[in-house]
Amino acid sequence: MKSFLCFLSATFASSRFNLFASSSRAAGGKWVTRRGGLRSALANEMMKKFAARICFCSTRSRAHRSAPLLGRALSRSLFLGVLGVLAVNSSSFAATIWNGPTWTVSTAIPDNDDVGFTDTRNVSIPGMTEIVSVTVNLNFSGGWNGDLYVYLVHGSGFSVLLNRPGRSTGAPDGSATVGMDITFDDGAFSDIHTAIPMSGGSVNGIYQPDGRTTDPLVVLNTDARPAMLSNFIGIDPNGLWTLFVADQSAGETSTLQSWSMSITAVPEPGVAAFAILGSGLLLRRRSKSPTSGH
Ligand SMILES: [Ca+2]
Repeated sequence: MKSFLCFLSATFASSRFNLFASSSRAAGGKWVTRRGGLRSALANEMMKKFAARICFCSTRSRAHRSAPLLGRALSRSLFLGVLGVLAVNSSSFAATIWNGPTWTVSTAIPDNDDVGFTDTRNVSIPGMTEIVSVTVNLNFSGGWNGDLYVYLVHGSGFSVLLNRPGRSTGAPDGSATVGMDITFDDGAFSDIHTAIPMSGGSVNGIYQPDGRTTDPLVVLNTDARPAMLSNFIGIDPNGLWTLFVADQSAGETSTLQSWSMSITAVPEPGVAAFAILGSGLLLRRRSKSPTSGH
């Protein structure tokens, strides 16, 4: 790079100002030509000195600074490496799993009523500001599971847990099972809407939430599923969470006995990054030798 700079300076000195002189000659008479030549000679001399000065400084800089530069480069690499390792590991050691209480409701859901029933709970997870994952448990007794429409709301997050499970063109009444004790988890193996038995007693186990946002009166098993629990990822877990439950078909009444949530969350990235940067700066300062400073 320094050699290239020397070459560039010398080239500039020997060509640009000669061109200036040449153009002056082409534009005017002898006086102008001589004056241009004088300008050119003077400028060439100045540029040569300038070029020599740059080369001298470059050589001097290279000789005097090569060792400290190597030390600083190693120090910088160590600093960035430490920051990288801390950043990669920070999300894992900072995560908190909050297993909330079981909220007892014991309320019958009005039969075939769009108004439905809502239950709002306050969640407080000190120090945690971003959701990584959410799971929800619902416990119903009685009724007709294929009548149920249930969703969860918090902040800008919205997830449909049940939307007439079992309902399809061939089964417009949905699942005839009675009651459930189900944990909804995006990572589960099966979709509650298609995997639930079509008849029998209470349903238990772990299922993916329904996720379908279609009108419960016409929802089908083939509909898209945009409202999964992953919609809560990145949102602050603290604050109010509202569960909405409605019975969407006449006949049979379900009772919501209880519900609960488990939330995995992490601190605010900015706070974690500040802590990491502070640690990195401290390590960097310690890694500096006494002679490498200015
Ligand atoms: Ca009903």
